Amino acid sequence: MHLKKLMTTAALAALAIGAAAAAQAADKLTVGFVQIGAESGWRAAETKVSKQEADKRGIDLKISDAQQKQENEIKAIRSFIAQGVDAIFLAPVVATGWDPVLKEAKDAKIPVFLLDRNIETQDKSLYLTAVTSDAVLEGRTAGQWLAKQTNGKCNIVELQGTVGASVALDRQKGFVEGIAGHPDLKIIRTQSGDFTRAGGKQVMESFLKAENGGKNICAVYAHNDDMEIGAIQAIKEAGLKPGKDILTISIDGVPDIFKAMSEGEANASVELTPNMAGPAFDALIAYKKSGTAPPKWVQTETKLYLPDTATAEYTRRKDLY
Ligand code: GZL
Repeated sequence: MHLKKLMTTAALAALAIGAAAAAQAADKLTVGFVQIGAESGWRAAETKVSKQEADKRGIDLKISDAQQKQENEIKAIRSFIAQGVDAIFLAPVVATGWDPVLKEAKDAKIPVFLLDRNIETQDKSLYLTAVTSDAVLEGRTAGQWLAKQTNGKCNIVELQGTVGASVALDRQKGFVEGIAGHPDLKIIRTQSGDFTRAGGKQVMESFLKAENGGKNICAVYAHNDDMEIGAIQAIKEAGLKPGKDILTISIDGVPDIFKAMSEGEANASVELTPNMAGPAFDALIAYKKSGTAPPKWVQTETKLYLPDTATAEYTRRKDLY
């Protein structure tokens, strides 16, 4: 009898532990992050920081890499829906074409959080919130800096981000606003470098060839630092001095642009935080706990950096990327 009693007690204890573990697991949120890829240093940092932020909060984060293709992102969303994740984070590579698949997530009662880029939709209920910067402000800040730096006279070439990406459209719009009112500030050439270093270098090489070896170009505005870093390489290979013969202004604030600034090869960068996941996780936790819906837009900061703080900023950031 004694042994039987002992066995029953042990079995009951095991059951209780199992149930507690199951309950614990049930509390552990699982998030599917549909990431664009690793096209830039900033994007790689966003992925790295999202893992750190998930670990801090005990969240199980699953990340898919779409290699910058929308069809792969759509496939990943469907896969996360099938896995029954608690939430989907989506960095939408382009702004259009999301309604059908986000409707499937909505029907499955899985909240969607947009990270670092936006979508164009008539139905805002298809996502809970967007954690992004104000990309128009980023472009405007860049344009206003250049207008001041050149006393309103400069032939500018522009390296656009991915065609159709909300941030590319907005950074172009903002920059035009920033240089408005200065008839001698002219964008003489503009083309997409797809947010990559290689793309920026290739397009800048064609601009240099087309513009008298670069003698007609006063500045290059790039929608991200990685394309600017590629352009800096092309300018040097053309025998010109980036940061002096051709001014540079770009966006992200990655360590290598601060390195270029400290070496006199770049002039300014508008910072974009890679920590978009942290605020999204906090909004998700609050939503799950108390049903509190976050605001439709959680805006991250925008700040212009110049060479005077470049060395310190490079030191501060190099381990984060
Ligand atoms: C901006 C983000 C952009 C970065 C690029 O929010 O979507 O995508 O500026 C990245 O570096 O490719």
